[in-house]
Parts: sequence; structure tokens; C-alpha cells
Amino acid sequence: APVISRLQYEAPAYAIDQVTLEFDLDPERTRVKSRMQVRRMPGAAPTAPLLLDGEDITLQSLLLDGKPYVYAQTDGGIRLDKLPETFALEIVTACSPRGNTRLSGLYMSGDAFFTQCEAEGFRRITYWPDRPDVMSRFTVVLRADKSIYPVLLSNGNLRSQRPLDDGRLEAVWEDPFPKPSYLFALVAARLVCREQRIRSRAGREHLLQVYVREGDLDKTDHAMQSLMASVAWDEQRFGLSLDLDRFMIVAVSDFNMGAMENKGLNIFNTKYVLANPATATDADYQHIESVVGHEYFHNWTGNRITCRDWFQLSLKEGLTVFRDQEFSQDLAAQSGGESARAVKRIEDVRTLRAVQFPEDAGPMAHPVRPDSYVAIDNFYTPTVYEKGAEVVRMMQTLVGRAGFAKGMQLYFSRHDGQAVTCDDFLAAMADANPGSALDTHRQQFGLWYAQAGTPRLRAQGRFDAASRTYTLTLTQACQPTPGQGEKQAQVVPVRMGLVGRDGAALAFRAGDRTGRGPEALLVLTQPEQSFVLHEVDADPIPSLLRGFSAPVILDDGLGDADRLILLAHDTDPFNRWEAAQRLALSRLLPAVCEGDLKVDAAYLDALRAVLRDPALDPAFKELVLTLPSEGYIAEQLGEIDPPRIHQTHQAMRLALAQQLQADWEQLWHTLAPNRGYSPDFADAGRRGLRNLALTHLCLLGDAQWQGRAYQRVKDADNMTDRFDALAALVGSRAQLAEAALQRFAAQFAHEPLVMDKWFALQAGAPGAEIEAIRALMRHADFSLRNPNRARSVISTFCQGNPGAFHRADGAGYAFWAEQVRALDAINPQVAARLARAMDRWRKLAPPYAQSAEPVMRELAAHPGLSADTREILGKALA
Ligand code: B3K
Ligand code: ZN
Repeated sequence: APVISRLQYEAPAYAIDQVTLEFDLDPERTRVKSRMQVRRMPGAAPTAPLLLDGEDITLQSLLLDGKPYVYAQTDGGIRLDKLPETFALEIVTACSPRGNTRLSGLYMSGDAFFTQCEAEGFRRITYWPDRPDVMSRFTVVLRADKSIYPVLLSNGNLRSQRPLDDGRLEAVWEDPFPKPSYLFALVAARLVCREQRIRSRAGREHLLQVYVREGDLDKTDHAMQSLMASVAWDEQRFGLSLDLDRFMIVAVSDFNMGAMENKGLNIFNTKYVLANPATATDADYQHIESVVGHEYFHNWTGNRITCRDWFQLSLKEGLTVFRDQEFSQDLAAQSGGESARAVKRIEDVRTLRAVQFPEDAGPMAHPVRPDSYVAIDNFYTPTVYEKGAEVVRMMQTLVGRAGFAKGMQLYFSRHDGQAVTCDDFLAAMADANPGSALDTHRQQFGLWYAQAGTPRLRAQGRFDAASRTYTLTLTQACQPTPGQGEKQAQVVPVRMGLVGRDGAALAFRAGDRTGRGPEALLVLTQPEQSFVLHEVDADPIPSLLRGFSAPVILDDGLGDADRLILLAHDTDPFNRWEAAQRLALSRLLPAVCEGDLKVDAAYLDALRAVLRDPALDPAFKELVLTLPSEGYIAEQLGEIDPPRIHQTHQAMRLALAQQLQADWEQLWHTLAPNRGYSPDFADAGRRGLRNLALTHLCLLGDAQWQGRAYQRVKDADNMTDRFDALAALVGSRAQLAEAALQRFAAQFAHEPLVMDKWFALQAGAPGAEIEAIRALMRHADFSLRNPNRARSVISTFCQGNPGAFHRADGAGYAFWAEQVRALDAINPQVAARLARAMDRWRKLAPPYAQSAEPVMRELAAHPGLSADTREILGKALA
């Protein structure tokens, strides 16, 4: 498959102003008639051909202005030459939704029709210039058997609906907004919906709907609440109102990813819609809130202003992740106060470090705005999403919240209705904030879009008592990444403060024009730069990169004593947490390398003090007491021995369980639940910490605590407590684990999303053997075709259970290769994701790397492999 390069971009030669699509829906053979109004773009050569993409569809007829027209076959579609300036084009094609196991284009889930068109699924429905910079007004006519598909949905407004003589139903939908093909959607199914009428701040009435299968209606309340909160938030924070009369969310259980922002008709993985206290955990509730928000926010950032080409994906994704993060922070703060914001920020940074940092250090490292790809689906990555969001966040840090809102306004006034680039967004932000650091350094700031790799910062400070100055010298460097040997210095906003040895915040003055205060924003732009802080009264401990003000790796040069002070006293909650993580790492890393783990009294006392501090949120305590993940530990080491990391990690957890036993017990008793279940910040935080206590107490192997956990699996009144108790039993290899698992499965056999958790818990269990994974795959409810289920077993084992997956005998790798092949034949997108489990193989210690390589090479040589999977393996082996 060819490599597509960013710099090859050419504007489309033809515009399609209007299209009417008629669907005669049939599982085996769906007929699609497309009638387009085509116009040559001003500036395009009169000889320019019209290129239409098409994949896995059969062309039945093609008429130009009502007459058959000759077309040429191309690699991925057809080409029309010698065209008039404007014309009507009518194309009839057929496709087979039942046979579409890739879940891209028009496909079946159970006996219902759904579509997924981003990035390149529309070409699997009809011939079309399937690129985001071609925007059209869509009218959609759907016809299907009324008895099986009583609900027919598409984008925009329902114009009419009527029964036909042949027992079918016909619905006509019209989307008032021009859109690219990737935002097209249809649904034909037997569904029920929860409805809500709302009036916006602007005074307009809207109908919100959440569509699910019969029987799931009692799990739609939270999604609807989240949607209403999203609508209100975007109006309040950015002045962006819902632009449609009707906004629909539809849940489907077979879906490649989380959800999709189709205009007015969001289609969601059931995982991000369905929740009630009996089936969903606190984490599920949170994810639903943020994904509902994310897709809704795309209505402006993505749909009203879209991407010129797929290299600009982060224009909509980075920005929309940033927006959903801010939304969740604001909601958390509403119920949990300001410290809830910090908790959400810490969780987001933890995700970034767990998934994006390794990507940036591995064979798939790419800039936030990639330069080339083979399969665009491979670039829906943590770099484009999460690092992209950090880049947008740095802009906000540099121009302030109000300045950022101004930048958004300018962005919309310039580009509403257009398909634009990441540069356009940066330009609007900088232009709206003249004289800001973003404006001054705009060109250099653009390197965040262009350069891959995580910059490393080193900090060194010197206090001079005589002049009362503290000189902070920062250096930055970035390792080479594939295709980028040399890196230039980037713009790094460093939010910082100074802490005295007594723990008190020290005031200082950062420059001539700033006043004396507890905090400053330093803007590093050089490879090495010194900042002189004035009026410093005592030798300080620097608290750098507060709130994680830039996505970099920081070597702060601090020792244990400094970190203990920061953990106990820093006014920045992020850096308090960070101090705890670093204290844990400085005990874990030597133990992984040399084998003897020391958990000293100073460290334990510090943790105890956090647990006992009545002023701190339970959610924050839980984060402080959660060790860095095994994956994050691995990234700190030159050579990775996953089983050894796992053993050390477990040993440390056991030590914390033993040494803090009295505190865990105390927490268990004092955090007894409020009556009734609410997923709000405060209640979820209490549950989280209490269940962390139970997890540690079970680790002790104490029959009494394991018995309590078993009791909770039996009688908990919500899924969070039930599942956490089950996980505590499985994670501590308790004897009762097996019985608890069986009980749980019997109770939730008819709840697929709960069963996904049950499968995943076992696939991720410490010491899971391959045979146990195969046994899960022989379970009557296992299916390779359902992405959620396949991921719950196979990806959880291969990507989420490093201690068991990496084996000296290489059996894990052989299993992985077998599953990648099997999945690839069904669904390349899902297979390519799984293929990435081996991204970091070159860093593996012997014997792991040695046993991985031949397996990977053999898999890569398999002739039938999809372009998606081939691209991933090719890069890993390059
Ligand atoms: N835009 C979609 C992702 C589409 C993935 C295609 N492989 C979901 C989202 O980011 O909101
Ligand atoms: Zn998105």
C-alpha cells in the first residue's frame, strides 16, 4: 500500500454542493443511489479529472446529466475525464452490510444497520471524493422492512416518514449543514429512546434523544444528563450553542472504538452510553461523561470547522480532548470543589504518561501533525489525541483562560464552515493575543505540531543569600525519533513556585515587570536558559512544572528530602502527587535492577501523613497511594524485564499493605458508604479509597478480609463495590476468587458490558497462563468479531498484563501473533491496535527480545496481512 505524504496535498478540483442518497437497505445487498450536483472549483484546470474513491462496492450504473458516461478504473476507485464545468452525476452501487466484518462503512450489528465513516468508510458505501475538504449538503432517503427496522435515522432533521405499500418504511432526512462524507451516518434498527426537551441559553428549543435496544432504557439516564451538561457547558464557557433542532445519540455493541461525532447523530459504543448503579462502575460513569462531552463538543470543533486533510486530525481531536478534559474538570469542581480539578488533571497526566510517552519513545513515534501514513486509522493515537490536547493546553497556559476564549472566537469567525489546518488554529490563537508569549514565539511554538518525541528538561538551581536571588537553569533536549534525527528547542511553559525547607511557600519576583508572588510562568525557548528569581528569602526547593504545564520529562535534580517536603507541603496538588510518584520510583527502580526492595520509614510516614490528613480528598489520597504503573516503570529503564518489574511492583504493594495495615483498616471503617449510590466526585472518591484499602488488605492473604471481599461480591449494592471486591480477590489470588467469579458470571450473564469486565479481570490477572486465556476464548460468550469482547480478553492479556504476557519461552508472543492474524482477517483496525502490543520489543531484556523477533518477522511476512497491520509491524521491525 502506498505511503501518503502531508506535503502532497492538493485542493479538490470539484465541489459537490448537494447530494441525495437513497438507500434500499438489505443485509445481503443494499442498493445505494447517489445523485450529486458537481461544480468545478474556480482555479482548477478545465481538464482536471474527478476522482471518486470506492472500496468493496459494486458499481451498477453511472449517469452524467442523465446519460451513461465512460469512467476509468483507478487503484482505489474511478476517474471521470473531460467533464463540463457543472453537471449532475447519478451513481448506483451495491454493498453487503452482512459481510462487512471490518465495521467500517455500512455494517450490521445483530440485525440492525449502522455506519462508521471516519476516516475512510464512506467509500465503502458509495463512490465519492472521500476526503474531509469536500463538504456537501446531504439529503438521505432510507427504505427498509418496517417490521425489523422500525427506526430509521440519519443526520439533521426528519423531513418525512411514511409506510410503503411493500411493507417497508421510508424516511427522508435533511442535514442543513454542509459536511464532509466522514460525518455521514445512518441507523436502521429496532430501538427505543429516552427523550429530553431543552431550551438553550440562546432561547432555542432542542430535542435530545438517546437510542438503545429495548431493555437498556434504564441505563440511559447518565448519558442524557451528561449530554445536557455538555450543551450547557459549551454555551457557558465558549458561547457555542447547539445548532440543530434535534441531537441524537445511538448505542451499538459492535463498534471499533469509543464513539463517533456524526453530525446530529452520534453513534456510540454501548460501553460509553449504558450505565446504572448495578452494572457500571464509577470509572464507567466518568468515561461516559467525558465521551458524551467529547462527541458533543466535536459539533463545533470538528464538524462546523473540520480538517483540511487527515494530517490535521489533531486540529479537531487535540482540541476536542482538551475541551472534554476542561468540561470534566469544571463538572468535578462543581461537586468536589477546586481540588477535584487537580484530581482530574492528575488522572489525565497519568494516562498521557502511560500511553503517549511510550509511543513517543518507540517505533510509532510521530508528530502531533504526522507527515506520512499508510493507513490513517493507525494514526488515531495518543499522540494526536492526548499530546495534541496538551499542546492546546499550553496555548491556554500562555495566553490565559480569557485569551484562549478570545482565540476560539477568532478561530470561529475566520473559519466557520471551512476545512482548515493546525496552523490556522495556532494563528487564530496568536492573532487574538497580540504581544503574548504565544504570539512572540508562534513560529517556534509550531514545533509542537511538527516534532515527535518527548522533550527532556533538566533543572538546576542556585541560591545566593547575599543577593537574595535564586537562579534556575533549565536545559532541554529531545531524542531522535524515526525520520527526525535533529530536534530544535521548543517553547516550554514552566509554571513554578518555591517552597521553603519548612514547607511554607516562598514569595519571589520573576522579572522586572512582575510583582512578588508565590508563582511564576517561565517560558523556556532556548536549549539552555537561566532565569533569575529575585527577593527570595531562603534557600528554596523549586516546585517545577506545576499542573504539568508542558508534556515533557523533567529531571528536577531533587533528592528524597526535598521530595518529602514537597509531598507534605506543596500548594500545588499536582506536584504533591508527583513527589509521591518520584519517591515511589526512586525505591522501585533500584529494586528492579538490583533486586532488594527497601521501603523505608520516612517514605511510609509520608504516605501515612497523607492518608491521615483530614483536609485532603479521598480521591487525591487514592492517587497518591497508587504506585506508578508497570508500563511507566518500564519506560524509566534502559532494558525492560516485564516479569521482574511485575514482581517488584507486587512486592512494593505488599509492603504498603503490611506497613500501612492499621491505616487501611481504619479507612475501611471510617469511609463506610453514604446511603444510596451517586457517581459524583465525593462519593466516588470515598469508594475508590475504601476499595483501595480492601485491595491492600486482601493482598495480606488474610482470610478474614478476603471473606469480607467475598461477602461484598455477594451483597454490594453497586457495581463499583462489587467489582472492586472481585478484583481484590482475583488480584490477591485468594482461594475464594474462583467461587466469586462464578457467582458474578451467573448474576451478569445477560449484561455484555459487565461480562467484558469479567473477561478482562481474568485476562489481566497476575500469573495468568496462556491456557487460561484460551479457556476464556472457548467460553460460549466469547467472540472474536465483537471488538469489545476481543479486546477484553486478548488486548488485556497482551497489552495490559506485561508480567504474564512476556515469558521466557515466548509462548505469549506466539499467542499474540496467532490472534493478530485471526483478527486481521476479520477487522484490520482492531488487529493493528493489537499489533502494537510489541511496539517496545527492542527494549526487552534477554531472553524476551530474542524470542519475540522471529515471531514478529514471521507474522510480518504473512502475505494476506492488511495494510493497517503491515504498517505497524513494518515500523516495529525497521
Ligand atoms: N472521531 C472518532 C474517531 C474515529 C476513528 C476512526 N478510526 C471519535 C472521536 O475522536 O471522537
Ligand atoms: Zn474526537
